[in-house]
Amino acid sequence: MRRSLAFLFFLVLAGAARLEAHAFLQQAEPGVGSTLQASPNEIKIWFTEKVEPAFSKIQVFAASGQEVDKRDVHVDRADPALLQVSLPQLAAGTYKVVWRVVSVDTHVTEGSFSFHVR
Ligand SMILES: [Cu+2]
Repeated sequence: MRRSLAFLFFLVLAGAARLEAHAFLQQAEPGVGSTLQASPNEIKIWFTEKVEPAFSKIQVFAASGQEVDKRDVHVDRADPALLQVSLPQLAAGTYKVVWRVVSVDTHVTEGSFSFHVR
């Protein structure tokens, strides 16, 4: 048991070192887990690396599972590490943001977070 834990720890360390150049979420707007008083116009995610526009996406889902974003994902013209997607007027509720990006070093990363509209 102790040995396998040590091995797991090693794997995590090795993974962290190798993942250094990947594009991870650095900051998001709306913030991860945030509660908003009004519907946001868009989702913006700043990554730790530049992302490849053709292979990177953000999707936003309502609690029902329905995709609610406007499917117009694009990289910001001035900042190649900023990916965004527009939103219609959202009803009150919890929404899940799912992102999957390919950084310029061709590595794929993905993740998700939620935000709430009051
Ligand atoms: Cu990488």
